[in-house]
Amino acid sequence: MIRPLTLGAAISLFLLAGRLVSFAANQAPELYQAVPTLTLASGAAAAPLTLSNYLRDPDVPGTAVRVSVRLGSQTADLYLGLYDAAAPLTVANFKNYIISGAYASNFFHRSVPGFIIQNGGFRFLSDTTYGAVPTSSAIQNEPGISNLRGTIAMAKLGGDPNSATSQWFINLADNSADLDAQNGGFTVFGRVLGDGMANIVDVLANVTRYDASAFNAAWNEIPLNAPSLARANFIETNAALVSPLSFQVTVDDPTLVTASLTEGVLQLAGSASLAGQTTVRLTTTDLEGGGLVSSFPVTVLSSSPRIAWRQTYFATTADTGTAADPADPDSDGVPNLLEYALGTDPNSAASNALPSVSRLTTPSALLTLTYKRAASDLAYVVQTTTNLADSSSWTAVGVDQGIPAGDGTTIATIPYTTGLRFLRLHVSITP
Ligand SMILES: [Ca+2]
Ligand SMILES: [Ca+2]
Repeated sequence: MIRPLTLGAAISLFLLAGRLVSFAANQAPELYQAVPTLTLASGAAAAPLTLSNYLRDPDVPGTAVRVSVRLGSQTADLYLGLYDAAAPLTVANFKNYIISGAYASNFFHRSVPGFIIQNGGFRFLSDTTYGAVPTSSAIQNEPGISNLRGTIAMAKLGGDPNSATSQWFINLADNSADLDAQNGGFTVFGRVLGDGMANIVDVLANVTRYDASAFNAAWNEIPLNAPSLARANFIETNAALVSPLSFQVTVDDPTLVTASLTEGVLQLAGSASLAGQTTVRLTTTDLEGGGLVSSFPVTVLSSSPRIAWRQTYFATTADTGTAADPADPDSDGVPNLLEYALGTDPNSAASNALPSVSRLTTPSALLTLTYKRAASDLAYVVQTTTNLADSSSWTAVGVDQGIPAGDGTTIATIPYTTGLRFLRLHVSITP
């Protein structure tokens, strides 16, 4: 089906006088919002972090596209940043052609040096057959951004502003005077990123053009690497949606925190047996090799039984609100720390088993305080005083603290004499 092109001479090149407008050189990725301070329970995973919520490429506020270009045996990746906010319908339309596969094995079929180079109209179906890119409905025109050098815009039918379908072009020069108003204005919906114009597009625009209109009416200015319509001679392209940023992660202490990355989502998990703080380091790279290294601390909490208890009853490891040690969510007068010490349910007053006092008949000079040592990481001391008004008068002098039974039940014995005497069980957090 493909025939050699028999026309002898290439069309002579003509350059439009045009002011060259270049965009700023590549800008490196930036951290635009601080990563939250992360505190992990021992053995627990942090909520996944979507890194695009914190890092961005200032050059690519919207969708990023990679156009892989083949010219002869050379290949190169051209990157485009789309203007999703300014031209939403056009960007959605362009993305749909990529997602459907319609922009696979396309080629530049029209080249006008100093003006534009055009694509999106035709594709190879095999090495020897080609066809028109299957088009969806024409889209509403969205003009507004100027057709400057390096921008990309949609091609249209003459005299119909709302006729763009699949064909798009790259502005090789400042075409604003010609294209911003003509036919309702040509919709700019993105631009070539970084050095792509100088390094790739300008090279393509210098490829010799031929008049192959005898073969296809639209190919009267087609750039070919050699004067024959063999597939190898076309400037072939494949477009794909890409993430504007890629990431790598390392952790200073990987025994404390493990990190994994899946499509821009960072997952961190704390060690089940260690506690402490370490630093997570992220290397962010943009499409053109610009990089940023950022770091943030991650704390892994102790795996103490008390913290595990708090997690069990309150689904948090934080010592705040109803989970705080002094809090009393079941309003039974027993604060959480003592509930933990006694092995009772802090959310249910009915289950509490408070210490009990009795006076021994033999020997009659002793009281007992019976309670349960339910926690292995608390210190328990039974104390007495005869003067409740003096908080410094509590003492354990003379008290036999007792030995816990297998279930933690403990009987302390306290000397008893006539007169008032107060008892208390004092529990404290051991270091
Ligand atoms: Ca960049
Ligand atoms: Ca309570």
